[in-house]
Amino acid sequence: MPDFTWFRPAAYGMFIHWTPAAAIGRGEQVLMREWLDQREYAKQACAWNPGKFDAREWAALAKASGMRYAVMVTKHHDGYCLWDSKLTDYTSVCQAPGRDFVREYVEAFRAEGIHVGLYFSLGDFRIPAYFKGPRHDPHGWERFVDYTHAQVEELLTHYGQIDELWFDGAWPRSAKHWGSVELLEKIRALQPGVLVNNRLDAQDPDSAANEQVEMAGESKVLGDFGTPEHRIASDPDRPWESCQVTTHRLWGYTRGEYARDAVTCLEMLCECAAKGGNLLLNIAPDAEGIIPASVQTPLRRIGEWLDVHGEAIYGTDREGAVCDATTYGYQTRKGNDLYLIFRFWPEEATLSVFGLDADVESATLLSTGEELDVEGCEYGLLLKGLPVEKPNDLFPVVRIRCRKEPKALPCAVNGMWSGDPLRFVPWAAARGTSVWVDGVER
Ligand code: FHN
Repeated sequence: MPDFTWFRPAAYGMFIHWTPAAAIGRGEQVLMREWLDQREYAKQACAWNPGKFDAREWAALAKASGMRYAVMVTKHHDGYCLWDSKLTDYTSVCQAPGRDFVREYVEAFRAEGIHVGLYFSLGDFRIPAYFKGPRHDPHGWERFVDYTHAQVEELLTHYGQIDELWFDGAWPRSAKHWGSVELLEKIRALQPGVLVNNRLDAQDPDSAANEQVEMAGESKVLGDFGTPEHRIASDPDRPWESCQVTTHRLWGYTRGEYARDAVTCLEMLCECAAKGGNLLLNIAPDAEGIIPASVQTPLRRIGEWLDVHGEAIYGTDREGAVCDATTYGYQTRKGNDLYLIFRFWPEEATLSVFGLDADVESATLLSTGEELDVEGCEYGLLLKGLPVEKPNDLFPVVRIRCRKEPKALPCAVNGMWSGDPLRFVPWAAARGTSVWVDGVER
């Protein structure tokens, strides 16, 4: 059975896109994106020899950043293998590095207690049969699929327990073409606990023709977890992880690109947790194997925040928002605990939490441990004793510990612009009914 016990408690993972394309510095897809000469690219890839790569440094950064799992590219669409595959010589062992980067990665990250995942591209830009497909090159396609399945088997056989298997690049072929059901059976037999994502199929199961579809699809039926990309979207049918970049759009090293700041990355993490999902945040080491300082700095800053506020993120268990209150940020939930995550600080000693119906045991400002006074009020709760000055770097968090599950008052069950408008009448009528300031009819 797929082992989800670690998944939500981990909440936050490091996605690592590192391929020979880093030496070109225009992203991981440059071979196809610019139709580079395949022979020239292969020559450059075979010569790529990252002298400063140390997986232990990457693992230490992940640890310091509060990332509790990681997924590293083993083979991207360019076909270059970062492990000791016996099925091709286009590998980091056979070529210039003479190293098994996947082995160094899994060993270093496990040593830090971090769960390890592997990214594997089904598609291979070098192979004409991949583009011809089964209709135009049945024999070539069959050989290519056999090669692909056998490589997955290598990765699940020689590198110990793998916690997550991240397929990509199914486009333009369907699960039928890839033999995805058979592949999944092999995977389950080799590593029953591994979590497999939903990208073994570029086929929209709802489409009539079992033919290629426009986009590299996210299968609605295959895989253990959803993978919304560059977006955050709950998946009602299964666990999910949003994959996002720390730059702008490309996943591999892009020379001169800007890095997103800590607030932007933390907002993504909080939104995922508020919606009950994970964030897989990508880093792109350069050609030498160094993670740019511009990316490390915000990640470490978030790691320091998680050291104090992680309970509001790790293991949150559902859609967090109890009520459509202006909480200045995000609401996350864990059992009967409600966390109010403040994106910006109101600089008030008293704060109304509108619409909350909660039997409160305690309210605590996590960054200081200070207990706050809590009073009921007509339309929710009042939190008193807040520091006027913002108490900590990034987002302050208040934990409201309740004796039973917090709910929304009837007036707040619906958001502002929905539900029965009559529910607003008592509140509006308190001023009166006329257009004059005193509310008295003339
Ligand atoms: O084409 C790839 C891309 O390079 C990157 O690996 C992302 C990561 O989710 N997946 C594909 C685009 O959806």
